[in-house]
Amino acid sequence: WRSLETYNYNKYHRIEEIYLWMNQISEKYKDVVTQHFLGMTYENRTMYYLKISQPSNNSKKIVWMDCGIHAREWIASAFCQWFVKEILQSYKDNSRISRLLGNLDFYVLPVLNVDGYIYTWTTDRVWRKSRSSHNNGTCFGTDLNRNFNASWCSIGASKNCQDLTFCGTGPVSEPETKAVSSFIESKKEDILCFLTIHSYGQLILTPYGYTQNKSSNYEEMIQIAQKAADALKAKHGTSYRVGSSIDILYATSGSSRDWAQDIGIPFSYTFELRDTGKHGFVLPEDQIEPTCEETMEAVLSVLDDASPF
Ligand code: ING
Ligand code: ZN
Repeated sequence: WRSLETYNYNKYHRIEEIYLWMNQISEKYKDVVTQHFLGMTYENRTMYYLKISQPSNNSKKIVWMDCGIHAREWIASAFCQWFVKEILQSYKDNSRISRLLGNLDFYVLPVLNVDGYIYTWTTDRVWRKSRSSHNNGTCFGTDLNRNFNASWCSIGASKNCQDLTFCGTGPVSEPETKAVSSFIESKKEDILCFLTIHSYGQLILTPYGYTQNKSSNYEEMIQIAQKAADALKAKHGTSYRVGSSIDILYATSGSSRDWAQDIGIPFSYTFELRDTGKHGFVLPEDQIEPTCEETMEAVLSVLDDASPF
């Protein structure tokens, strides 16, 4: 492909293609999309996010969405791209999306774990972690979703760098989590909704993973998530379960979602996209479209319901 018009959203893309896509989409829609530097990865690559914002005078709340914190969850990064495309193609004609964009700015990070993502293309398709080096280069990778400063490494995470859930050498020890944390911290007063996209399992998860305690708006968050799951199911019949991480998945500490909730972001959710294990992380490309279509319904439903306007 050369131009945006022929970019295939029904395929998984290498990082070079995704970065070219980011350039082109921010060029084509320059009055609403801008590409920004977020930070550098362990292997010294650049992390970029897209800001989708309609020029206006009223102050807007922010929706954050990150995808691909886990390298092998390719469908997540495909969804971030789909989401951006959908917003841009429809905000002028679709009253629902134009209302959202009139009141919200979207910050989208399509690939958080850039080093790991590249490694899944070159070397090991099911790599999960980052690529930081530990113990004199004898083991590699931190689970970036165990590295945030939320009851760091207290439960459901490992201090052994060989493990899949290695929490790193300290809270926010990794450049990728530092970049996300400091950005979110700097904008936290304005962030309404923090969405972090994973696969697989077909779940919408609320905080917390590290405690049975519930956030003060837990009941409302569950209602919103359940309505989103209903909207998702109405599209292609896919069933999702809804609940707090520790209740319906497993115990985890140091996740970005729990940290975002802890610093006061009102609506912080994890999405676990298709499937429930048949293909697992290696979701076939012919499921990208239906997965993204149904997830779009769920995300829009959450935004409609979480927004105060
Ligand atoms: N699952 C997530 C994990 O990091 C999760 C589940 C997400 C737990 C967010 C806590 C917070 O283990 C996958 N498949 O990565
Ligand atoms: Zn994940």
